[in-house]
Amino acid sequence: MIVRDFNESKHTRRRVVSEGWESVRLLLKDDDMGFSFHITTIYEGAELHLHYKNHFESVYCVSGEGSIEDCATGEVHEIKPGVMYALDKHDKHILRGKTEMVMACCFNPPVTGREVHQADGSYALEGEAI
Ligand code: 9YT
Repeated sequence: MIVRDFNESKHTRRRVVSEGWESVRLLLKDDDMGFSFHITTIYEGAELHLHYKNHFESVYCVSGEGSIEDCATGEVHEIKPGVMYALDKHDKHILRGKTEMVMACCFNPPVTGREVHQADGSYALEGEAI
């Protein structure tokens, strides 16, 4: 069994800070679960252009408000606590934080450690390990 405390992990290299967001990665590839699990904070006013070409991702909104735009259709979905979205087609999207948002995220295949977005909005398949 693996037990980790967000409030401890956020003071370690599990916390990754980038442009408009930060994330505490509680499960990573080397945990051998087949997915990674992150608690991500999207900063107020952030506009993130993302395209996880190499990963599937699901995201559950714990707190805050914002929106996700599907770049293929132009459709905009409201995000608020209780809403989940899953990028089952590696969907290119724009994530906007109207307020700060806290999100619980899963990635398949798992993120390895210290990945931040590449210029095309994706994560490399094998980023720098923790
Ligand atoms: C909400 C969202 O897209 N989160 C992505 C994961 C987060 N940026 C991370 O841990 O890399």
